[in-house]
Amino acid sequence: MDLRIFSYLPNPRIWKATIAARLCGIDIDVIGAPPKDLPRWLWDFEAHLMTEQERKDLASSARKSRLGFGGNVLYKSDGFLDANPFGTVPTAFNPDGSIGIFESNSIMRTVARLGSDTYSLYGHDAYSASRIDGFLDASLIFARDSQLYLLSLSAGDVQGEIHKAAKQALHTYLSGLDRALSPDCPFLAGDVLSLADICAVAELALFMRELNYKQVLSEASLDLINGPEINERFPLITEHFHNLCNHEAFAPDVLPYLENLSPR
Ligand SMILES: N[C@@H](CCC(=O)N[C@@H](CS)C(=O)NCC(=O)O)C(=O)O
Repeated sequence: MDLRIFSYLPNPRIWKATIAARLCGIDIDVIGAPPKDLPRWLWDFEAHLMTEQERKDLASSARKSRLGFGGNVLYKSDGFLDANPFGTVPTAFNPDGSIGIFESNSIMRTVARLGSDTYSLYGHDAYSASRIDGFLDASLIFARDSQLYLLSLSAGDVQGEIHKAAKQALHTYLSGLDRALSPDCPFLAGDVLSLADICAVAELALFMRELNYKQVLSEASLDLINGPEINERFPLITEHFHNLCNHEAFAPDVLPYLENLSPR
């Protein structure tokens, strides 16, 4: 095992690492459970489902969640917070658990660095690597508005302001990605597949969860942000996304997830 990741599952943010790992020949140990079960887990390098007794004994590790767990109490060990001071999932660890890595983009970078001799995903010099970083930073800006929007949809309390911010964020992100592929660039950061492409596919697939909340949107008199007109407006990134979804390193994660999206 080269890297351990603890997360709720499935989580498109961890595909960034698992897709890179398939390409680079890196062995990742993924531990986790559906989001609703994680309040009964100990968040730790040795993360596991707690027994009732353990839960009582670990009362000092109980902490109120901040984002994505409905305010539930989560059991985060001190070691977990040492590893990830922000207390979020996904969190990754080096093989002996002495180093924690947080933020899904940085977890993905770890895989690329570990496997760089097998497959180069992170540029060939300081300039090309930094250009890839630019795409990852732009993705994180989009991801913040996307996250707040999806959480408000799943809580059934989406409001106009959040919807507007997410729409603007998606348009800004897609117009940059579309421009990067124009007129005929094969990949986002140049001639070869890189972390920029992997990250974009994961974040865009995550946003597609919006489809699960058509009913919530119509009750709030709000439109579907990622509707068919997006494909017409941003044709290059739309095609790139679909091609990559069917790529052998992406398909095992992405296709089952997309197939399970259903208009409710
Ligand atoms: N930008 C972060 C997002 C991670 C994040 O915000 N995770 C939330 C769940 S969606 C979390 O772990 N919340 C824990 C808490 O609320 O205490 C990444 O890409 O890894």
